[in-house]
Amino acid sequence: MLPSKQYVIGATLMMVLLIIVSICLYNPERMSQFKQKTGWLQNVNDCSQKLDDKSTELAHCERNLLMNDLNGRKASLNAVTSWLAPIIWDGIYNLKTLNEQHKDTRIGLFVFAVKKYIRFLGPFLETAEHFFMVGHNVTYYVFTDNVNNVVKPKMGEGRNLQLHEVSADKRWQDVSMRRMEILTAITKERMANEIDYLVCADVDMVFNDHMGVEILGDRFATMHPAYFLDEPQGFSYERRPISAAYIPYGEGDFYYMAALYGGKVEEIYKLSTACHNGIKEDQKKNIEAVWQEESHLNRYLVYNKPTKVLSPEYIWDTDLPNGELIKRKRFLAVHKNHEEVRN
Ligand code: 5GW
Ligand code: MN
Repeated sequence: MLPSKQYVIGATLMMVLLIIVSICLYNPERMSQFKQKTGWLQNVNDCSQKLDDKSTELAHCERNLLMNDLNGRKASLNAVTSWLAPIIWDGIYNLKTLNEQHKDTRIGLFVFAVKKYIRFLGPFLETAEHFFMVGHNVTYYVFTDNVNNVVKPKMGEGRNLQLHEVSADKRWQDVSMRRMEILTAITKERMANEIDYLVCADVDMVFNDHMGVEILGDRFATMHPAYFLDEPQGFSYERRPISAAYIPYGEGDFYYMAALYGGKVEEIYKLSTACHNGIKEDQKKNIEAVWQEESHLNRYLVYNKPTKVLSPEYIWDTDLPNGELIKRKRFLAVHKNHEEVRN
């Protein structure tokens, strides 16, 4: 039996309607990039959820597809951790809404620059003026052994610089570990009254793209860009049980880099106290964790999980592979001659 005339007309109308809706839904330019990457629409069922914000959907789809290319799901490329903390990637947040929520938030940026590392401070602060928390209330807390040698950048409204003198340790291992000691003191005494959130950063870095209030949370840390596609058993955690930074195999989620982390002032006080105590315990035993303070930071974050995790967009190094996965390179390592700056 042939289908009835009404049925044919109805089906044709439905098809025309579907075609028009599809054309409207997809921005043709991004769609064609999408098709090129996917070799058509494999995996489309995972991705076709109609979200309000198309770019969010596309960013999510692209990451999913990249994950397939990488032979398996990578926890690091998701937008949420297994304990339901957001992983911050470009496209998952609405900055306008977040800026509104944080319009009265006071933010500190803690940075340590002693000995030869003082040379990194100028570019660090200058680029921070362009990209770090623009439009918000920012205080830089700079610790240096040469206050008189610091060139102050031209600073925007609502932004100020505090210079603090600190003595320089002779051994480089002590320099990097000293940061935890100072953090403990300053989060307890001064910062509690001055700021709401603190961001701690290495100085041998430059801001290269937007870094704003989307990173803020009670406790946040950044995936190390060299390990974000590795399995936890390959992470360079401290594996000797004798160290206070010990993390057994089978534990741990990400390998975090000590070049960018932060949180509420009282949370950073707890974090730095725990790390500093761990460092002191190890010193009593005459041992030192494999990556010094970074090992202790990782140990703390295994058992006190971050409430937000920053993707490698927030620490990148242009020498690393897989840069095509990282759309925005917001905070870049400055290439340095290790021998020269450490002597
Ligand atoms: C010096 C020699 C070896 C290791 C660290 C230092 C050092 C570190 C220093 O002489 N002065 C100094 O201010 N630092 C601070 O510690 C900087 O803020 C620096 O960014 C941070 C961490 O040390 P980095 O950057 O050498 O560590 P990686 O892991 O980025 O190479
Ligand atoms: Mn560094």
